[in-house]
Formats: sequence, structure tokens, C-alpha cells
Amino acid sequence: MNEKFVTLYRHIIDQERKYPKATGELSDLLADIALACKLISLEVNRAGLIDILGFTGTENVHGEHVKKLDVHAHDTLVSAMKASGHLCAVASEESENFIALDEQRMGKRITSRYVCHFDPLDGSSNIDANISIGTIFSIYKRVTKSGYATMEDLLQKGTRQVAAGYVIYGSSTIMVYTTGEGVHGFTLDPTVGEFLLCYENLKIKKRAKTYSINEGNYCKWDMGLRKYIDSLKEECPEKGHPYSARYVGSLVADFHRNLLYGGIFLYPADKKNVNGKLRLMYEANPLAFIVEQAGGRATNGRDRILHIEPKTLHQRTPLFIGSEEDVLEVEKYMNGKH
Ligand code: P6P
Repeated sequence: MNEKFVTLYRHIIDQERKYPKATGELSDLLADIALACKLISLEVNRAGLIDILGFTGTENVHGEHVKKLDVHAHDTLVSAMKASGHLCAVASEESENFIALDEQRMGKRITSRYVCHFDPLDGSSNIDANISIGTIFSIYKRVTKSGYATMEDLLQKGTRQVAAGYVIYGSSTIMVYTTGEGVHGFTLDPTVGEFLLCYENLKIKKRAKTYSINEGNYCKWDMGLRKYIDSLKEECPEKGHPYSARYVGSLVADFHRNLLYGGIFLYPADKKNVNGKLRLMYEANPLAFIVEQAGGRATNGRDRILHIEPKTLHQRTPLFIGSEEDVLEVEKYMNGKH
């Protein structure tokens, strides 16, 4: 057997062994999330066959049409987290408030030590077009000592994450995670049902060749951003310009490509989305944790994403994330220093 034949669970345990005082709860939790995502992957890959496509006819808390797969992914993750017994609360894009999970085991009420934010199926508007979509997760230790979880446990700065990751459902299903000890990627081998190590200690290039932004919003951007994007299209060999434009419209797909090849993803505030479109707790924070662990940078155009003090579960933030030098450069344009 190839010594690189490392399963996700084996890798998680190896990481845990670096911490003699570790209880193993976080390892179990990550394994439970991976199991839930394997189940979601099954549904995503056969969505067209079991008529799960199309709208449920309902809307989520943001007034967006909810596809059945979104609901399925949310339900699968919540069920797995309930069974896991390691979470006292779950927050999800598909749920207005957080879900307090409290485990009764062995006759005693035991309150679990972690909370988790999920985007169960990001990019779901692309489901019918068979474009890659993804699950994003962000894990914290609870702040309160016992009892039912409170909003204080859920609304913590991104620097307090203990783990974060995503699963991309594309030509293959890949899980990428960090616990603060580097970024590692695993490809699901459907024949054995195991995630196998494919990237260890992933690092993102310091300077990109690719930019990802919805240029249809150009007229809504502030002038600094327009000048930056215009500069990427000019002939400037010493800067490696022009860059290539790559935009899938599915955050996890765009982020994953940029993580592997180098790139900058931008979803700025604009006249329509004054705080940007993407969500802090279950999109920006987990991806920011990952990109910083990979040597990249993630800001809102000025401040580090991980330093933002959250006020609400579903708050939005502008997001500039990817290769460090490119994020620093767009910040200069945004702050009139270029
Ligand atoms: P736009 C998908 O709906 C999503 O939330 C992200 O996955 C993606 O990056 C973004 O919205 C795309 O937004 O406005 O460019 O269609």
C-alpha cells in the first residue's frame, strides 16, 4: 500500500496526536462532517435522476428560492451533528436562528464543547447547470461553560475558529480543511467511500495570474475598484498583466481553483449590496482561515476578515481573498493609496 494512502480520518488522528491533551472530540466532529458530506455528495451526483431538482416552492430566510438539495444538505448536516453529540449549537444559511443541540447521554444532560456554522450547499443556484457547488463549515469552542448554547457562543471573531473547511462537489468530491496546522485536501474515492489525501500543507502563490469577480456589477463599484480591475486588463508585462478572468459564480469553485493555481477572488460592496453579498460566519471566515493558513490574505478591502466582530448570524461582508500580493494591491486602490 502506498505510504501516501492516507485517509482523512487517519490524517485527522495524526493531527490530534500533536496535542497530548486532545480529547478526540474535534477529530470525531470533523469525521462526522465528512460523513455527512459523503451523503450530500451522493445526492448532488444523482440529483437529476431522482427529480430532486427544481424549487421546493419555498424561500429561505433571505428570500432566495430554496432548491430541494439545499434543504437536503441542511437536514443531513444537522442530523449528523445531532448524532455526533459534540456540538451544542449549529448555525446554517438555511436557518434564521441557530439550532440548539443538547445531548442527553447516560441519563445526564451533557453540554457539548463546540459550535459550528454551515453553508450547507453554497452556489446552489448552479445545481441545475451541473456546475461545482460546495459545503462550507466553521467550528468554534463554545464560550459559555454549560447549559444551552447562547448567541455569545455563535458570534465569535474568525480568529477564534478551531477548524474550518469546505467540500467541493465537482468532477470529483474534494474536502479541504485546516485546524491551524496547515491546509490539507482529500479526494473522495467512491469505490471505497474514503477521502484520500491528495494535497498536504497546501500553499497559495503570493501573486496570481487570475482574478475572479462578477464584472456585470462594474457600474456599481467605487472608482478605486474600477481602476484596479481596469489595471489587470492593461498590457503590463512587468506586472504580469493582463490577468486571466475566471468566474464560475460558485464561491467554493472559484476559491478552490485560486487556492490551487493562485488567484484573487473579489466580492466587493456596491450600490446594491452595501455590505457585499457573501456571509461572514459561514463563507468569509472559514475561507479566510484556510487562505491565511495557506499563506494568502483575506480582507474586507481594509481589515482582516478574521478580525471582524460579528453582530448577527447572517451578516454580510465585502470579501477580497487569495494571493497575498494581489489582495494588498487591491486594498491600495480601494484606499486611494495607488
Ligand atoms: P453573483 C452563489 O449564489 C454565491 O452565494 C456564491 O457561491 C458566489 O460566489 C456568488 O453568490 C455569486 O454571486 O452576484 O456574482 O451571481
